[in-house]
Amino acid sequence: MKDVKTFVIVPTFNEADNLDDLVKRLLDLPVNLGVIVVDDNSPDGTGDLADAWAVRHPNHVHVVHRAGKLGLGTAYIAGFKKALFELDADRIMTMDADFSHDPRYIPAMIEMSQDKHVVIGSRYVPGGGSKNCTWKRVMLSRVSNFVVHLLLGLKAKDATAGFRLYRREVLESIPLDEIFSSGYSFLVETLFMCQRRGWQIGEVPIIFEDRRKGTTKISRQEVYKAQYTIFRLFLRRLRGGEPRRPAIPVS
Ligand SMILES: Nc1nc2c(ncn2[C@@H]2O[C@H](COP(=O)(O)OP(=O)(O)O)[C@@H](O)[C@H]2O)c(=O)[nH]1
Ligand SMILES: [Mg+2]
Repeated sequence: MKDVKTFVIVPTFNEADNLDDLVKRLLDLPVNLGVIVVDDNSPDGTGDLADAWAVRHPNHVHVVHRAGKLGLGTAYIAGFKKALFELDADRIMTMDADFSHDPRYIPAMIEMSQDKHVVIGSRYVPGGGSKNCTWKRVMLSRVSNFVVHLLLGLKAKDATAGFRLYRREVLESIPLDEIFSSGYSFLVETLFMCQRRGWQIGEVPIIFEDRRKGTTKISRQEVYKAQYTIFRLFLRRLRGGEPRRPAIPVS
């Protein structure tokens, strides 16, 4: 069997209603990819469902269990480390477990990674959009994007999306242990680091659909933490504390 080189990291906390369908859809895609579920000891048993997949598909499904809900950002980091250092991945993707990020876009994202170092599944490029989202959620996303474009100079149209692909060299260039956001603002922090290091960032249009099953884990506290992250990164930008390199050609 050909080695799996692309891994999709799926962080989960109470996603038992979604996980089986999602893993099935991912493994059925016409591309050879592996799945890394990072579960934070979900009370609803998501971790056990993931283990059952890993037993049936040991080459394609891996599970990282953590002791408790430690945040989305650190879950991604745990997945990155597994993909980079244990599984020797050369494409590392991230997505939600709740079908907001439809697996059908993955082949196009992988295709674009021939020419880009980072690929975002994006709501805000032509052809992209949101469906069934509450106005609160749409506002949160729009305002966050506006603020990070303005204060951090991020150029990607959808800078807060969790549906992404990173080439291996991108994650190797980022000091994963120095990332300070543990929650959702991790997404902004990593993108900031990618852009500053000169990695080329592309966007594939996606229709983002709000979750049908389970509940969102975004809390008011996450929103405050995100504001703090943006403020810290803004200061770092002003001080020039982050390396700023010219665009790197894609090899
Ligand atoms: N492992 C882990 N997963 C998390 C945590 N917080 C959120 N998630 C997962 O991250 C993804 C995004 O969370 P979600 O609630 O869908 O956020 P939203 O789509 O922005 O409302 C989902 O798959 C969640 O189950 C966490 O603290 N730990
Ligand atoms: Mg979601």
